[in-house]
Amino acid sequence: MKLYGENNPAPNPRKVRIFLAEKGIEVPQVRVSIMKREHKAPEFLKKNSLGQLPVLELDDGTYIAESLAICRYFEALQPKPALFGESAIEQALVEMWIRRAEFRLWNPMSQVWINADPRTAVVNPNQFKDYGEHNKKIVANNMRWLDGELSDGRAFLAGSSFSMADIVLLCGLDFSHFIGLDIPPECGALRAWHARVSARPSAAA
Ligand SMILES: N[C@@H](CCC(=O)N[C@@H](CS)C(=O)NCC(=O)O)C(=O)O
Repeated sequence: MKLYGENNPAPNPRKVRIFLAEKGIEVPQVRVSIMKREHKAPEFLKKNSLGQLPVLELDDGTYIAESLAICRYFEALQPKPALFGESAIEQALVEMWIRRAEFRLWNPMSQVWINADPRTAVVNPNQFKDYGEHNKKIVANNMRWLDGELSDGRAFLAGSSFSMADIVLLCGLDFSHFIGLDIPPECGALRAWHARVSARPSAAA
């Protein structure tokens, strides 16, 4: 088994590394340099035709792309600690918060990165700058919404247990910071949650 990924700040490979660290699972890792465009090389496109990271290679030659799919594979192999929830309601809430973190933070954040960040202009010369700028406001508003949600005093995004939803949100917020979108100062609950999950050893992955 091999995990193809990229160093931080690439947020999708990081999700898998944090997940594996929480589970205590070790997988040999291969770095694929995005800067060197190794993820678009013909050899790598045979592993993932979308040319994206992370990708998990199984010993039988199967390739699993999509960070969440890779994590679900390991969850099925090693259910404890459960990071996608245990009971029906826990599983539903983890799924709900994963989707909300993706749709409400990751999607607008990605549009800022693709359309408004000078570092991506080389690979995306047709940036829609106004759209990118507009998404900065959406990110800030949705951070405020997340702050309101976390103001009820729960320890983690989907309830009292750390879960995949926390991993998705953490990686999204840290990448947001990398592209200059910080948590608004007044968002005390979101900041406290961020400090709490960042203090876990897995966050260093
Ligand atoms: N939905 C995919 C997204 C993967 C993705 O966009 N990965 C980034 C690195 S963080 C990448 O490979 N970007 C290069 C590209 O899209 O060309 C997942 O969750 O794994």
